Amino acid sequence: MKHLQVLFLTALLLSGCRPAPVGPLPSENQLRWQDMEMYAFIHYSLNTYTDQEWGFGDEDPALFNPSDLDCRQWARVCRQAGMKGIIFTAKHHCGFCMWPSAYTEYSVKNAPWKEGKGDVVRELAEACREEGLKFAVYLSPWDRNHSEYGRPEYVTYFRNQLRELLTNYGDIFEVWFDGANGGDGWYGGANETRRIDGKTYYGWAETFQMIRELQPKAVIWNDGGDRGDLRWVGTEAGNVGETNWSLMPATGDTPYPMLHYGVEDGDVWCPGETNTSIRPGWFYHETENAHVKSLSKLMDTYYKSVGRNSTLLLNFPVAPNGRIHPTDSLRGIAFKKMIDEVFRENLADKARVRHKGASTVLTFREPVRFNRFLAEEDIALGQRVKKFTLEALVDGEWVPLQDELAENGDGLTTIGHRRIICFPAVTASQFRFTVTDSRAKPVIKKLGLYLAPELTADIPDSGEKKSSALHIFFSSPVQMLMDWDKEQTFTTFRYLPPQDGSAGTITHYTLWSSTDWRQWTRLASGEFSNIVNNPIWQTITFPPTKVRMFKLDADRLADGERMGYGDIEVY
Ligand code: FUL
Repeated sequence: MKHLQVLFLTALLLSGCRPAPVGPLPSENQLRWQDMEMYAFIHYSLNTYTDQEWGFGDEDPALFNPSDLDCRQWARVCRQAGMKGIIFTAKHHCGFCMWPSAYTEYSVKNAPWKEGKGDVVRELAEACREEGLKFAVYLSPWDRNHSEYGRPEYVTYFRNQLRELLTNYGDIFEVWFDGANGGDGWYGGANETRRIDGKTYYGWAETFQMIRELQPKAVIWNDGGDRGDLRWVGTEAGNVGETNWSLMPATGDTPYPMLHYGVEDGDVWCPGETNTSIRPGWFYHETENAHVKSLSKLMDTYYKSVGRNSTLLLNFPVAPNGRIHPTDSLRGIAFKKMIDEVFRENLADKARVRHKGASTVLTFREPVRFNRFLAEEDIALGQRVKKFTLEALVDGEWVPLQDELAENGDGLTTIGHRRIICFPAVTASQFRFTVTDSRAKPVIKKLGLYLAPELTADIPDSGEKKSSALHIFFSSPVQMLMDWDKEQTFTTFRYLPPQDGSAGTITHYTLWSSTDWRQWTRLASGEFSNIVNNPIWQTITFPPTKVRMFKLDADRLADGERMGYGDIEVY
């Protein structure tokens, strides 16, 4: 790679001196943060013991008594999974503090774990330091436990907590806030709904100033309103737009397209951070043990985050025993190994490089096979490239290449910190990269071509967040009930038969829906054809229907007397 880099810089120097920066530009903090590329989220709190994603705020601290809490294991797993740091849920929406805050009784100091003398934030901060990882905190602004939530007193409380976290635990690389607010909560026993105006209530400007004073090297997360140093990308599915500008307007609302794609003529540097979980949920649920994301899903996430000018914040939930589950650890480590394998050898290093106008042409002594393209701009000088083309000379003919993961067009838009383009493998004697449109003269500091091993295309069914909130139980051996917790409009029900033999496999079904447990509407009935020989996902669609509960009757089973299932999805 060095070889190519030198060539590029030489070309730049020959074509004039070092180009002048084109603003907006990243700060030193933003550059350092972007270079981290991947870091972990850890979700762990009382929710881990109540099987919830959002605690209500009245959960008993006595539930927090892990048998084997081991922050060193978390840090080791994260390091081996290629993560450069950890962001920890010091306080999630339930309000329970994972450190002994002086400002509340609702914390580890009133839990049986270590007889109330424990401090998970401290243990993790130390473990990170030992493993050479950076450390950061998630502090939920929404607090369903606090009696003053919604009033000015709570904002003071929130800032006091933030001050504790930013002064007592060493260097913090990022402060993560979270924009969620579901309204209802325990709120000190009031048990009511409290709505706040997320833009004005928390007084972010003052809070940001405090962060700058206490942790001048930290970057601040934001999902809109007052700009922080980086932005949420508008989804938790694990992808940012293929067009991804690190620029945003300095003020005003940030609707989804802005968060997802950035803004080409934005006036502040505000790069995207893609956050997603290695499982469907953020917290650990035993029922999701079989749904840890597959290697190909994780690689897809990598290409659609780090490979799209974003960082990747990958969540590892901690299990009730206080450790990351072995399936998640192994998958995380396999993920890092696969990234190393894909980018092991830069085939561009074997090529003769020529610059011709806006094109860079690589010529190989012998045809080489590749399916990944990588480019990096020198973002310290600004983000410039708007559009480019890729072509391979195959059997004497120039073949255009496109991004096979793109959701819009050919996907050959914007580069930024790093852009990776995936396409079906070609064997080519030459390769041509042409910048066809840019905000200013492009400054490309790295180019690469790689041959990635083929992975099974198992992306659609591997751990995407769909029906993780579904509670499933049986009212008879041949009737299954599924409660979604709240009413929602659905059009699709999917059934995965048991994957370990045909016993319990449903061949004929009737599907019902209800919003109150009493009145049931028949949505569909029919046959799952060829399900025994080919036990794959079966999809039932119906007109948009408001549903709170589904009921599935097994009218006929392939084998056995009790219905079974591998998985259920609804959307
Ligand atoms: C969301 C929260 O509501 C989830 O519980 C989780 O913490 C995720 C990272 O952010 O908005």
